[in-house]
Amino acid sequence: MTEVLRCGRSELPLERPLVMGVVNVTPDSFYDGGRHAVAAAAIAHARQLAGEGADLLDVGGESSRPGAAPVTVEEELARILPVLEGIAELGVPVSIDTTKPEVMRTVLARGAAMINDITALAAPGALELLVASDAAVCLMHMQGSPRTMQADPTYADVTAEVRDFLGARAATCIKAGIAHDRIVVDPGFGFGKTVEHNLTLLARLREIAALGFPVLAGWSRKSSLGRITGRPADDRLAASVAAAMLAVQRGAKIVRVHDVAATRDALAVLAAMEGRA
Ligand code: 9MG
Repeated sequence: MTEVLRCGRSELPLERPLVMGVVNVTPDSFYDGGRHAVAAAAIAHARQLAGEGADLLDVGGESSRPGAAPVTVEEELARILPVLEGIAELGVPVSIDTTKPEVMRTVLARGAAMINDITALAAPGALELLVASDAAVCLMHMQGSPRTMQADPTYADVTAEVRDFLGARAATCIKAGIAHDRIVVDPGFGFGKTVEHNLTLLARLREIAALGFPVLAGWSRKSSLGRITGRPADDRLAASVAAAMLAVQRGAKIVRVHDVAATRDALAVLAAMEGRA
């Protein structure tokens, strides 16, 4: 298993779980007060998450929620670039959540440390861009596309199918020239999965971790937690922290969360207990 994650100029040790803070730069995520106001709010939010101890910041300019409107390359870059520039001074490695090679090319040239691609570098040219860079890549599993993925997700064995997909994509990356210690895999909780699929994947996360790559788990505020608890997205902090903890206990090395401080506290309790049983 990789001991460090190499991402651009940074090397992140993996002996404790890393917390990736979510920074959405989509008008509906903050308020539609114009592009400048949205960027300013995202930068302030990123600063807060860095202050709470985020190890990585994941900046996204296009929502992947079911039914979200697609955005053009120009619009996505117009949203992301001021934020990428505005948070460089924080000294926290920045991941960019995108599926578009044109966006990847621009942000990699401007210092992005990781590409978080919910399509696992499916777009033509994406793989080659990562090979030519020194950034890390997060390869995520999704059945279908964000518009259709929750229509009727079906698997014979969800864990085996997700594991085999991620293993094959990671092997393609390595064959193309991306070093093992720049690759992260992610089962894609909520992306073309029912609540039952998500819970099965969580329970059997060690089988994904057995691929030998750091596993990223993203449960934060997701609708499965709403289905389990009956609570709206704004009221899923406790459920999100619980899911992050369960994922770490089953081998996740990175948790992608909206609530960095609470997640770090919970992980500190886990770390304090470990080794005492
Ligand atoms: C962008 N995005 C939303 N949820 C995510 C998840 O669970 N994993 C990754 N890698 N990205 C996500």
